[in-house]
Amino acid sequence: MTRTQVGIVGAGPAGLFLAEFLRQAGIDAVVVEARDREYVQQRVRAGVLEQGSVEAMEQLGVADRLHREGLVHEGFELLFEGERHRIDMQALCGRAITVYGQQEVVKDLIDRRLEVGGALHFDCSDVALHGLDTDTPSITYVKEGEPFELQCDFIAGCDGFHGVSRPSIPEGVLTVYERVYPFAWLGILARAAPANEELIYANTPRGFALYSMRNPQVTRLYLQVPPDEDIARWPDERIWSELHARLETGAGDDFAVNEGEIFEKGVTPMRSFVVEPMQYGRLFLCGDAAHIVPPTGAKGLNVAVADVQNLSEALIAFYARGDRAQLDGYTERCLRKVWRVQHFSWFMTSMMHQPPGRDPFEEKLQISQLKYVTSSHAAMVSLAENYAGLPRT
Ligand code: RFL
Ligand code: PHB
Repeated sequence: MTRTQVGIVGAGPAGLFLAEFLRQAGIDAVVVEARDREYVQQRVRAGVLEQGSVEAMEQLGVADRLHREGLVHEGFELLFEGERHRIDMQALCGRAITVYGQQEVVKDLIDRRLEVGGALHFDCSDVALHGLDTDTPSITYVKEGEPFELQCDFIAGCDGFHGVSRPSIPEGVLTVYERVYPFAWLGILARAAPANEELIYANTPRGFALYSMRNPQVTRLYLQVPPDEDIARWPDERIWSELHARLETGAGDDFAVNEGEIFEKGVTPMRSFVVEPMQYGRLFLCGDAAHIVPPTGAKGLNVAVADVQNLSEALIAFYARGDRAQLDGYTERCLRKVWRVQHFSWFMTSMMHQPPGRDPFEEKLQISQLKYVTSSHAAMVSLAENYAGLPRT
């Protein structure tokens, strides 16, 4: 049996950020991860970091590569009715975002953790949580065929939407708020130079498309597809032809999608989900374990970082002064940003996609909304500050 102050389940962004915040405050933690290191580092997901997330990397001293390789974007574009409209975030709200792949963030944090000799166990199976409503919670798991037990003061459930932490809370404690959308995103990475400097979110009669990137050689592109779409129905040629059709508007605009070898392809379902409270006894849920958003607002990773900042501050107050108030108030503190981000992600999703069986009334509303957020100064400021990221408390 091993002992630690904080047992962290999951080595995604939430678990890794938390481990480093705690270590720098002199609090001991052990991270238990189900998958192997290679898998965790290769998992392609988010790409947009709010300034608050960049500052978290800076505070931890792991932002060197991010500053070298990350792309700072001061604006983004909305395309509808064949025209592109730029939202100048920097001018509207004084903030920018940084395009830097989530797996790069994860690599930087894993490198740091291993460099400083912090406990991080990959490939753990049969992970289970015990005694959550006692003062001596524990985590059991199996690694290389051997059983382990980790006794903790607290457990942080950072194991994503499909993890074990949330289901370990007894029935009846959590209230679930949820919405499932009638579409999904087909996402690709292609070896092609980005043809635009900033992201383009497109609402088209053929469905939503998103033009994004990872670096000057790699483009990240998404297409709205039916939910549970079979990826076999999307050979490369069909993907390119659909991207050209949705993103190239002709009429006075020479923007053209650059093609290249597609080296990653996946379908992501779209869901909004929150549980309240985000804690039970000595278990605290962080990131996707407690809430998920559809990716249209680029918020999931950023709100996960905000959660663990709140939790680490609460744990620091507890260990420094025996002050439990922040731990007790963890859920309430997190939910302010969680619900702002939920609303914004739902709003962007509703404004940008074509629901099946297009309702002409809804379509008129969408276009009116798009015209409003690209012409009214007040509406543009609101869009810009939500996209660039509002404070966590
Ligand atoms: P993660 O990243 O899912 O990490 C959870 C970790 O826990 C491990 N795990 C377990 N470990 C031990 N025992 C178990 N029983 C376990 N079960 C699972 C997993 O292997 C994993 O390593 O959750 P975390 O840390 O909360 O981070 C959340 C983010 O990953 C997520 O919100 C974002 O990726 C969402 N997201 C985006 N967020 C943004 O901020 N900006 C974006 O541009 C953005 N784009 C996206 C996205 C998510 C996408 N997909 C695929 C869902 C684009 C896409 C396509
Ligand atoms: C991405 O680059 O993967 C990305 C960008 C913006 C989003 C979602 C994903 O809203």
